[in-house]
Amino acid sequence: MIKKIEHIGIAVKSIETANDIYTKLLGVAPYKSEEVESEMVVTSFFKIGENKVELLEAKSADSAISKFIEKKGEGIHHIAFEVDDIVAEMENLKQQGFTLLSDQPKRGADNKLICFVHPKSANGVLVELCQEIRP
Ligand code: CMX
Repeated sequence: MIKKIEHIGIAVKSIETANDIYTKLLGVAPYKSEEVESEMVVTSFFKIGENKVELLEAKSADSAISKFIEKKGEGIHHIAFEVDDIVAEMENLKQQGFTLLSDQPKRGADNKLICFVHPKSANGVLVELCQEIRP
């Protein structure tokens, strides 16, 4: 079951420049910066109330973020929804005909297991499912 919007991901050319802009905009500094090698990105996270904003800068021309910025420019890249049981939710969405971008959950930023749903199955929006990794 989907619980809430966990974060909104924004593709940026320079995380340093974007961190300054979003710190001014939101009135709060990022609480975390993290490189996700498997996704070839560096991220920073801002917390605003219950929700988060993730800034993403590509670390390689092969990263999904590089391709996105090349094609569409900087901007909202994905919406992430929090789930309790990512494997069950992946199975549920698969059964309903959604195209998942991986067969298994992957390790993402900010202590999460993640899986993406192809934007072509969700009206042009890249959707991320994420589940907190429990100790
Ligand atoms: N939002 C909406 N549409 C998107 C999109 C996005 N973020 N990224 C690509 N698209 C669109 C493309 O514009 C294209 O549309 P058209 O066919 O109308 O031109 C369509 O999706 C398919 O594009 P594609 O050329 O087949 O595939 P891409 O190489 O652009 O890859 C995608 C698209 C979603 C499969 C790829 O970006 C992906 O696998 N994403 C998941 C991983 C990811 O995004 N990682 C970075 C974030 C990691 C993190 O949060 O930590």
